[in-house]
Amino acid sequence: MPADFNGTWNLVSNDNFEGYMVALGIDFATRKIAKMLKPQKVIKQEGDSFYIHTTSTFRDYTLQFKIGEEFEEDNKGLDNRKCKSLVTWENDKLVCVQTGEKKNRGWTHWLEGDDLHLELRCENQVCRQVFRRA
Ligand code: YOG
Repeated sequence: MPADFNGTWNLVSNDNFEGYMVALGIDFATRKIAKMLKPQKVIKQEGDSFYIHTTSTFRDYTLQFKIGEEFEEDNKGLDNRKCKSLVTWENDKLVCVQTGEKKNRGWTHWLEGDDLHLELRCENQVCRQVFRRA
């Protein structure tokens, strides 16, 4: 049985989001707004199919994928760079590799107790986010 990420999750901590956004080339004004946000994630997981909706008062982002199937990701409203993304299980961690212009881009989700963790990577920057069940 893989980990169960189903649910609604609220951001409670966000370490080095600034460094991650700089690595993605997000402009100063957008970063100032983005770092104030407390995004919520709604995750729907059914077998190998995932739907992850990240919402905020500023912008929303929706991602749908199947484990082990590479897909084109447009990052619309984020850095708007297209990449090829592949999500796989590594034990109970959900690992996404985002291949494109930016080196070492990707993210990892895992559960710790009742918290949802997300590590966001781009180039030499790592952002660590923690979400709690809403
Ligand atoms: O999550 O890809 O759960 O997609 C990363 C923001 C901020 C917009 C958020 C909007 C990167 C301005 C998505 C924040 C910074 C700043 C709420 C992270 C880019 C632009 C949408 C992500 C995965 C894993 C699913």
